[in-house]
Amino acid sequence: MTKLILLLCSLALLSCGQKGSSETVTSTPETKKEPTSTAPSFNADSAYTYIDKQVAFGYRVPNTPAHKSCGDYLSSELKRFGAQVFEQEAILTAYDGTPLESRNIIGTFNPENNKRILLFAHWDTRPYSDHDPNPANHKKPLDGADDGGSGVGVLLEIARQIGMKAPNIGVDIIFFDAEDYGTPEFAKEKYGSSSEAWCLGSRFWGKNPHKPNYKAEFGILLDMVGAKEAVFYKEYISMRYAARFVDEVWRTARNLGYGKYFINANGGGVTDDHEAVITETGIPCLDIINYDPYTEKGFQAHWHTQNDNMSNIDKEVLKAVGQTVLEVVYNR
Ligand code: AHN
Ligand code: ZN
Repeated sequence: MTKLILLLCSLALLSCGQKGSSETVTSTPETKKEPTSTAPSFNADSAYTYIDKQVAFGYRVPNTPAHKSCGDYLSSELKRFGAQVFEQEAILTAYDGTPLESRNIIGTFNPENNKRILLFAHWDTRPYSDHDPNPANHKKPLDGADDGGSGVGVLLEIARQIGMKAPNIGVDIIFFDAEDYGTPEFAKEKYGSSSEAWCLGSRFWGKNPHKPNYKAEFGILLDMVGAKEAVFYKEYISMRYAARFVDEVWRTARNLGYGKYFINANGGGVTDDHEAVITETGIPCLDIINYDPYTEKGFQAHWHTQNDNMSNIDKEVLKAVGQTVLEVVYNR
């Protein structure tokens, strides 16, 4: 009965930045039989450098030269690691009608293998620091070291590892654009606060995948995976559509000793890039996102502030996420 009430609460709270109820998962004793790992070692220094490099381009806000140059860089890195690269360009419309020159960047490894896994993150950065404690900063763009940079940095390092030693399955890495151009707090009165203003790149790709009828066994989204003291709860939409894979990823992290980051408990629901991929393609996807339903804001203090810079990035967290994902990819 309690369970049912908790579930209903979660359903009612399913939206961005809102807290869902949490329930500690105590059932299902894990069968600890670790397979001999063939996964390469994730290099956190390398991932850190990829984040630093993105930040050095400047704010990756659509319609800016920094955005264009960083997109070129991401595409050329994927090619350098041996991926077949598709660039999907589209003009997407922001909450206020601004046309956004957007580019989803897709790197395919081992294209002829039908058994595939999809790894993704958003690469654009938010044009507003609308959660900054100082209102004078609300209309300023942010570095996006964690929000944007970290997921891409981890995936570039994973791509580099795949380039050196191929796993048994095919892997597609997608960097989605225009995720973080959602209606800012200061404009909500004028434009409303529809969740549809977020995740424009993934919504577009979901309706127009780079390959017709694209399929993967499952997908993993990395969003804000670089900050010190990050916590990854089992996100609600992920549990609803991909519980089996959530449990596998969290169990893998725990077995590697990263249980302090990958919390074995249900968190709230977050509107994010995995949603459109799930609903449009039917591929079960999960979101590894730093969101703590027990804090007031949910996201960490630097979220959507001027403080989302390199000073928050922790190599140990990058390692925890990167090694876990590599392990999942190479153990199948
Ligand atoms: C919203 O803020 C609507 N969703 C959280 C997804 C997000 C924003 N990820 C990074 N920035
Ligand atoms: Zn954001």
